[in-house]
Formats: sequence, structure tokens, C-alpha cells
Amino acid sequence: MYTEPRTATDRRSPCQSDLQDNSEEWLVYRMTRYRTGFVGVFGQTNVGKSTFLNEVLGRKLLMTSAKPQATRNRIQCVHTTDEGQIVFVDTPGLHQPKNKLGRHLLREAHRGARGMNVMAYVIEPWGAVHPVDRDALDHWADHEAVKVLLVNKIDTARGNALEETLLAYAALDQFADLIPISAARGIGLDDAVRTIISHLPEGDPLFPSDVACEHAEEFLVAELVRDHVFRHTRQEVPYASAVNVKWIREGENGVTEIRAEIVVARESQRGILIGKAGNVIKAIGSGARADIEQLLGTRVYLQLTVRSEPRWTEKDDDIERLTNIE
Ligand SMILES: Nc1nc2c(ncn2[C@@H]2O[C@H](COP(=O)(O)OP(=O)(O)OP(=O)(O)O)[C@@H](O)[C@H]2O)c(=O)[nH]1
Ligand SMILES: [Mg+2]
Repeated sequence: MYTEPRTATDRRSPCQSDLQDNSEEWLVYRMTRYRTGFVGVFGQTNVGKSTFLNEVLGRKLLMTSAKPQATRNRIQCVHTTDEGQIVFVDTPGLHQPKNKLGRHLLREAHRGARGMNVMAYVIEPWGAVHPVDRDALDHWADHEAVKVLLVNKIDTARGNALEETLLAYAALDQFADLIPISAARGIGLDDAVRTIISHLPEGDPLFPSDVACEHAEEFLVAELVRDHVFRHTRQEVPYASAVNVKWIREGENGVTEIRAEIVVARESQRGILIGKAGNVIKAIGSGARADIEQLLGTRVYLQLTVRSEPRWTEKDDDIERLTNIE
């Protein structure tokens, strides 16, 4: 039986002692020390990475969408439990880039892998190893992070698809654990979090337990507006849109006043975003306002404008400026 080390110098991991890697004591040991570390969430676009994080965090901090390429930045958020603290890094989904903005997103995803203790790689129950995953996992084969596979959307799996998926990805011999989940239905999330924590190094929390996100309010507010741009527009318009929060200030009677502009890449997109008699921009504004009120916990007055910056999605400087995270 593993016994508690008595001195700091005696704090060897049980791996170095006589314990077997999979013995019950080792598992108990892994679960009883406070653990802290960085966990990157990776995977193809639209597999549910941001949905998973929102569900784990218990609040809508990250933008999600039925349309691909919703996430544009490496976004850090903090999840604290009694067992450990995870600094999660959400990343843009892996995809075939079609323009400069797409290539920028892919670079962001790869940058997200730096310094991670654990890579949570998210897939869907496709039944076989997807070629994009094979390439990405090959690329990260020598990365020092522990890799955990999250098979999301198990609510959509038909027949033996889940079992076949688990077998196919296990055969890659890269994953310490493979966990079926459904982010949207809240299935398997506790298991996923506990397993991830068990792979983190021992350490004290890096953030106070009430911190959920280390980004400025402006960024989170901009993401909520962009979320509703994705909901209310189609084709190229959501991908040509960026949101810039001009200011947030305390107004009268506890109302928070926010001024934000949506930047599009062409004049015609401006018209689409505004819509007939302003119906599209109104729908975006009222949806975003409700979400921002939830986030900030105050009443919100949101003023939205639309401006076009021709071809910003093709210019490096503009991409940096308009997708910049603070
Ligand atoms: N059926 C089902 N749908 C899900 C589940 N989890 C997420 N989704 C849906 O999948 C879509 C994509 O979710 P996101 O969380 O935006 O995906 P993502 O991986 O962050 O996408 P990118 O940011 O574009 O890389 C959304 O419509 C979600 O509602 C799930 O467990 N089951
Ligand atoms: Mg996302």
C-alpha cells in the first residue's frame, strides 16, 4: 500500500516507487494530490471543442456555432475543482485554409500546443480515423503533452460507430485515455475533467477559484456579438465579420453601456448585416445583449454599428488587428 511521503525530499511519484502504473494505489495517488496545469483543446473545426468548454465551465464564455471555424483565437479559461485547476486553452479548429484568415486560424491552433501539459483531442464518432486527425496527430506525435481523446457527440453515434471509433483511435497508440462524451447533453464531462486532472503535474492553483477567464471583458463581449453574427448571417458573411468593442462604461441606474462595431470585408456585406429596415442588426443586437447581460450580471445598453474595411480577411495587419485578443 502506498503511504504518504513524510518529507518534501521524499516526495517521489509512486511511479518511481514500487507501484505498478495501473495499480489502485497509483490511481488513488493521482487523484489525491492537488494538480494544476495547461490543457489545450484541439480537433477539427465544428467537433464541439468550445461547447465542451462552456459546459465544463458552466457558463457561456466561448462562442460556439453550427457553422465551422467559429473560434478564432487561443482563448484561456480556468476551471477549478477540489482536485485540481485546469487552465484550458480553446483553439480554432483544424481545417483546410481557404484564405489568409484561415491560415492565421491554423497557425493559432498550432501555437496553442506550446507548453501544454495535456492535449485534449476532440473527435466525433466517425467510425474510423479521419485523415485530418491522422495528419494532426502525426504532427504532434513527439509533443511531450499527455494526449487524451474525447469522442464527442456520442448522442449522434449509430450502430457500432462509437466502438469502432474507439478501437481505431486506440490503435494509433497515442492516447493515455479515450473518453466518450456528449458536450451538448452533458454526458461524460465529469469523467473527462477528472481524467484530465489526473494527468496534470502536482501544483498549487495559479488563479483564484472564482476566475473563469483571463481575457478582458471587451474580448468576451466582442465574442458574444460575433456569436450572434454567426447565427443571423449565412455564406461568406460570418467569416468576413469581426467585432470591435469601442468602449464599455457604467451608465445610469446600473445599466452598462457598450458601443461595438461589426467590421465586414465588403460594402455589400454591410447591407446584408443591417438587413431590410435594420432587421438583421436588430436581431443580432437583442440576442447579444441578452448574453452580455448574463455574462456581466447587469442590464446592458448595446449600441451596434457596421463598417466595411475592404478585404480585411486577406491582409495580415488587418487580421492581426481585428482578431486580436486582449
Ligand atoms: N449533437 C451534438 N451536437 C453537439 C455536441 N457538442 C457540440 N455540438 C454542436 O456542434 C456544433 C459545433 O460546436 P462548437 O463548440 O462551436 O465546435 P468547435 O469545435 O469549437 O468549432 P470551431 O471553433 O469552429 O473549431 C454546434 O452546433 C454545437 O451545438 C454534442 O455532444 N452533440
Ligand atoms: Mg470553437
